[in-house]
Amino acid sequence: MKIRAMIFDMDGVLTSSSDEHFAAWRILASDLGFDLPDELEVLTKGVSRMDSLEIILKHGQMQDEFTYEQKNELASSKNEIYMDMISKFTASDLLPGAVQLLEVCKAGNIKVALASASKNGPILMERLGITHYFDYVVNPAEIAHGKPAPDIFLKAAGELGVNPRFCAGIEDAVAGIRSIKAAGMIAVGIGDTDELSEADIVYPDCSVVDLLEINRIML
Ligand code: B16
Ligand code: MG
Repeated sequence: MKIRAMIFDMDGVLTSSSDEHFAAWRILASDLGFDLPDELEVLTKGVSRMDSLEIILKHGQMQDEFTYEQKNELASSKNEIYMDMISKFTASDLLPGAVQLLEVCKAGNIKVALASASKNGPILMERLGITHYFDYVVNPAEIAHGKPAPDIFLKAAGELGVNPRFCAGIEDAVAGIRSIKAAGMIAVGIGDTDELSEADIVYPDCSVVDLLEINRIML
């Protein structure tokens, strides 16, 4: 096997916390006096908390109405709502095939890292009972440029000590796929083939991810 590391996104790959993220943004927007259309969700997927806030405020034409401190407070309020929503998450909230794929990586001596834009990644991992599978978890607060920049995936590869050529990144968001490609890794998409057309290969969920197939496309 050429593949030596698998670098996972969290939301949309291992668990579906995107529903809760967007529901929390909807509550915040409604408090500010406007509604969020469903189409906005895809634009915030894989995007950091503060960048997502800018997208939300722009939609409500309120992006110039708050100071930096007020924006931090708005982001914190959204996070409190979100944390309350995920407080009841358990292993039953893992997406299909997530644990099996982590097990296959471990059995095949493939290193495993988490490259989630979420500062709540470690909390979610604990609740889902998957912390022990990971050799390294990137702290997104230490990353200068979020997805689609390659920084977060390159940090994971560097800490694992694996050349990016021998890493695969696995993502559900367009911004994440771009980040993986910019890092020089094989991009595995989870979700819709049309939406993730920039990925090297796309699967509907983790239960059908084929490591041998990914290995074959790794030059
Ligand atoms: P937090 P991922 C991303 O998770 C979510 O898709 C995105 O909606 C969210 O804004 C971002 O994490 C930051 O999350 O507010 O918890 O720090 O897909 O990168 O695992
Ligand atoms: Mg994601």
